[in-house]
Amino acid sequence: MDLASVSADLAALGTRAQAAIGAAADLAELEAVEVSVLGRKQGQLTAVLRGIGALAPEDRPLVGALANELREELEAALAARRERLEGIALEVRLAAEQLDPTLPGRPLRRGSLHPIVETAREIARIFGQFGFVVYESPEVETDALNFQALNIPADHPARDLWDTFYVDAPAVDGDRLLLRTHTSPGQIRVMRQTEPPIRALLPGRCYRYEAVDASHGFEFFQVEGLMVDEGTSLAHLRGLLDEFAHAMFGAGRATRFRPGYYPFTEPSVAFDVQCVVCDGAGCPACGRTGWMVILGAGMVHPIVLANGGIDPERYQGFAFGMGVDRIAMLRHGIHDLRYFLDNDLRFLEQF
Ligand code: 2NL
Repeated sequence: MDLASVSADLAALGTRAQAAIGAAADLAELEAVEVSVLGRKQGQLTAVLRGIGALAPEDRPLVGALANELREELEAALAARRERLEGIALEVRLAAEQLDPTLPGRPLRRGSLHPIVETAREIARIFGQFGFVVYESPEVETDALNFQALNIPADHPARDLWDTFYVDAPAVDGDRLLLRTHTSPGQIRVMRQTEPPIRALLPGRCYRYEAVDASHGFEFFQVEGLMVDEGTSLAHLRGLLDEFAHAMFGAGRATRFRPGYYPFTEPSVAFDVQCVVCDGAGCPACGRTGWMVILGAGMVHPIVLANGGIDPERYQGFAFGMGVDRIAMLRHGIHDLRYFLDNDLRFLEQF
């Protein structure tokens, strides 16, 4: 073994290795070339360097330097080839995964408003034309606002009109928390926070402890209106409700006022429209009377105005309340209120 033959071996190895690197057709082949030339145990360069011990001591550093140079050259060649092969692989993949941007997309399933929400919005739109502004207020209320402010004292028999869900939380100053039985406590909040003239509309979910059947639920959606101003009268209420009934159920539809009772209005009325099913002829839907109650209303009781911080000597007000569930049933010919809360898409998709 002499310097010349080891140098020649290194040069020949370099030529072979460069040729093999250039010929590697993919990354796996390139990896195999790398292992066979530069591999620590079986690599050909390692094999050549093993012969170094047989050389004259003064020749050894020279051969070592040559070997390192060759290693660096080959590493650079490997890296360049690897980059080229990776580029080719990417091109091949992109060509195979071609995307056609002209294909129509998959259609999205379109949602729709719940019939109660849609009806509540229609009601708000109609009253909005008369200057009524929508307010919202909490579903968990105090006994004071839900009942006492509305002229319904504790232990008064009128309480029996509202079977109430009480909230299992400690009372504050003897004031129990409950689920509102109507949106009226929100009207008290509006009266306390604003000044007349007031035209407020309060939509929202209310709760009553009821046995559930086709026409009763333990929750319902109410829209309540309140108007407070100087000289407000029952005639204004009647005119407004007529306009509402005609916009909602048709221009020709007859309406009527009947006496009613609520502790928070005096006088109180029930407002009927000619049956929307039989046009007044009498049918099972209207109990063969030809009329359907759509809402309750009345002149705000002076005590309730005063509880709202309003001077009943100067101002008068009217209020009305309706069950949106019921109006939506009439509009769409739905005969069981339970459909509204079942979340059955076969029902909901029809709106
Ligand atoms: C119904 C009837 C009604 C009211 C609600 C009201 C509110 C205040 C003062 C006076 Cl702050 N009245 N609201 C009046 C009469 C009837 O609702 O059957 N609702 C489902």
